Amino acid sequence: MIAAKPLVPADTIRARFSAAMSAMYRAEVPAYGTLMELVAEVNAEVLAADPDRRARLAATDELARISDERHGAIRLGTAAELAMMGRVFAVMGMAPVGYYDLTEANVPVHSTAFRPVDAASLRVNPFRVFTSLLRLDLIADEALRAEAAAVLDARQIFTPGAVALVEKAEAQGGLSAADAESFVAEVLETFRWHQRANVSAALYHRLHDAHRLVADVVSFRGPHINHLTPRTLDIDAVQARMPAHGIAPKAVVEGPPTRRCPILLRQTSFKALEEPVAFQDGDTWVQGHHTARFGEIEERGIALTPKGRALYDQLLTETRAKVRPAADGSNSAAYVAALQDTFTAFPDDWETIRAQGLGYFAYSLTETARAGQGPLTAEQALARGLIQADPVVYEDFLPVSAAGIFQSNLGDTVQQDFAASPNQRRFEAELGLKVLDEFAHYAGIEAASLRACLNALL
Ligand code: OOG
Ligand code: NI
Repeated sequence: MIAAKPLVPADTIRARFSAAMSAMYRAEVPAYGTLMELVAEVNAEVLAADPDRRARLAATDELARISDERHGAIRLGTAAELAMMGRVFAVMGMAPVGYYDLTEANVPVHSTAFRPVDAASLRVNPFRVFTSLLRLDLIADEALRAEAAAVLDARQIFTPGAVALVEKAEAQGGLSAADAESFVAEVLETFRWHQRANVSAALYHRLHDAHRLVADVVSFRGPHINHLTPRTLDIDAVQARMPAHGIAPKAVVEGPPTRRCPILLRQTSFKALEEPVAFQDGDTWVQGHHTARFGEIEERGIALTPKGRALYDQLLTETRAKVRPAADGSNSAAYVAALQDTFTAFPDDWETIRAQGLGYFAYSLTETARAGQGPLTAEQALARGLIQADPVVYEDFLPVSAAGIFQSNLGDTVQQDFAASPNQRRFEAELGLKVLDEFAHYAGIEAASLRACLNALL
């Protein structure tokens, strides 16, 4: 009997895939490599200036990978593509978390984030992919909609090898080392950039006029990765230094303002590059261009409870009612000032955030904790110094911020209006899976950590 080959952990396949994707993207988009260097430089400075922070990151095994990619994004055309993509990501230990309706921001897609879910997997490699599905149903021009659908239905974005390896992984419960290596190479093909479009210049322009995003999704053979995003420890510093490195940043950082206690997620990007593309007209290729690919950075803070999130959403809405950030950056300073001012209503110390139930915390025993205390409540154990609370990092995305990232990379002048039409049920039917509820997930982390502590103190 031949012994079964050992299977490679899904987390390892994801780590290899994320490294391969990074290398490919750096080679394809040199400005992205420049951004990576800038992020590494700023992160090194922050760590040198703050030994405590360095020690905390080292203790949680985060130091070595601090500047690594945290996420990328793709835009898919059909339900079948989304369902297959879900199976591909599952092989890499990534599950769909959250539902984001972007129609509210006039972008005709709905989305989820495929990501590792448990803490151990996130530590191995945190790579995730913001994955959008085009809502062709929102395109008013029926004839154009039918043409786009026909183009999408005719393309096959996965190589036969990738499909076969997904089936094998599902049947065996994983992949051998050799298969894992082929899987990474085969799947990478789906994310590659194509200089030759799948459509004529005329169709491209009609799609583009309907919405730039429609042209981006429909016109190519595959859903090219449109950005990768390393994590920075000081997003304001990177944003400020981009121009000196020859990179043009978007007008404002999305998300909450600079704070002592970071909440949720702050993001900014450099604007997408105009790239040469060839369109097929009969037997000839005509040169044109397309703007899609960019680089982004992110800084993550504490995951908020529904109460904290409601306060965040309310303060963001108030800010944007006062100053709506213009794409050309002309009122950036006024926007930042309004944001900072409005958010003074959000407590900025961990103890108040915890006591008011605005954020999720993970509890752990302090060094002086001993068993034999009898049943205690969390507040009693905290007051006696037996347990401590650390913020749980927000691992997901924000729809208003995502819309801002989309907009700044789709051309700032276009403003099409779509009626808001969230449809999570339909998205889940298209994907063939339910998406995980992010709040329930964070609440579970907090509750499990607290339960373990209180039990240990009994
Ligand atoms: C995705 C934009 C959303 C983020 O970080 O919020 C995103 C896209 O442009 O396809 O990546
Ligand atoms: Ni992004």
